[in-house]
Amino acid sequence: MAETKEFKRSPAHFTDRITADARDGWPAEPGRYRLVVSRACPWANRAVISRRLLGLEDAVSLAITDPIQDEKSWRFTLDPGGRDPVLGIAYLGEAYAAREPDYDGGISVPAVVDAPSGRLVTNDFLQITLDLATEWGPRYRAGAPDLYPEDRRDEIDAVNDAVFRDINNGVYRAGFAHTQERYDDAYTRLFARLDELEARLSTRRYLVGDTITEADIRLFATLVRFDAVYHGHFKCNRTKLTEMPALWAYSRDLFQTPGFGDTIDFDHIKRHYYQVHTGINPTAIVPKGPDLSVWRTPHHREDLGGRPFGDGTPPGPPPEAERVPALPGAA
Ligand SMILES: N[C@@H](CCC(=O)N[C@@H](CS)C(=O)NCC(=O)O)C(=O)O
Repeated sequence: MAETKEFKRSPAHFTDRITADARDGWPAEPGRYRLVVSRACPWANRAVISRRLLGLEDAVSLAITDPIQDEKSWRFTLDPGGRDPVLGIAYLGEAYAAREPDYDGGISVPAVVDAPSGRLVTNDFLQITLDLATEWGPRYRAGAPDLYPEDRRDEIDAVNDAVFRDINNGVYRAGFAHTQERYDDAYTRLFARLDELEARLSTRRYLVGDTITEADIRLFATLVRFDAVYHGHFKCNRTKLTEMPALWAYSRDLFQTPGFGDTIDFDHIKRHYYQVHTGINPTAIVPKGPDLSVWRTPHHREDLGGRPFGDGTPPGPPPEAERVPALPGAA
């Protein structure tokens, strides 16, 4: 019965990996792959941040979809002629069809497409960032951080599991719940986990160790959308992000770190959620608030120490073609 259906995130169908040893037939070869994202999507946002932090912009090119899907899903209407200039396609679904003509499942971002053949390689959002972080050795920029350090992987994986269940996916479980009970459960677990992280982050700058890791990227992608979307649209409204002091300062710290805030397009984020999910927002009206200029206010997280990039350095500015609009009120 539709009324009682639990929100279920479908597993990625295409799980080939792009690796240094080409174990699945896809070598980590620069200039070959196109990372297709929506700036709205938190799962895609992770990959965009990782690519920036690691300096893989030249190695893996970026395609940005219209934040509003139509009945044929993600489309390249932001590009001249409505086609991705590298792949020559109007819809991401064409790359899925090139890979598997009979595929009739969902078309999701992030997706990595093999540009020469036009075939989708993977839409496995959990693996895409891990492989970006570990399989592109010679292609990382000088000063790139180790986002998935070997000696911290167990801890990162454990944090990521809890954050995925209760926060990254938890906000969707709350927002798309069809029963009061399921909403209540998602809401309770979400805020219990946020309270736990609020305590954890009040004495340490980052989630694991004293540097930025994969765990921070995953949490940030949800927190940055919290007040603009999840608080109202998904009814995650016990507390705003701005009312959780450590989490709010942590989020601002990351936002102001090169590679994070410069991937965020709040206009794409808001229009996507409020206009696409007409089941929960039938008028498709996009709220004017909240005030986004607060993202630029000082965070004072340096006082906790930490070495954002470990022995490395921050990335330079994004390529011109990938710049996001400045926050409202920015000079
Ligand atoms: N591939 C995963 C995660 C990525 C994901 O959910 N992306 C969203 C955008 S935030 C999407 O593309 N949804 C469209 C769809 O799955 O049809 C999934 O299908 O659940």
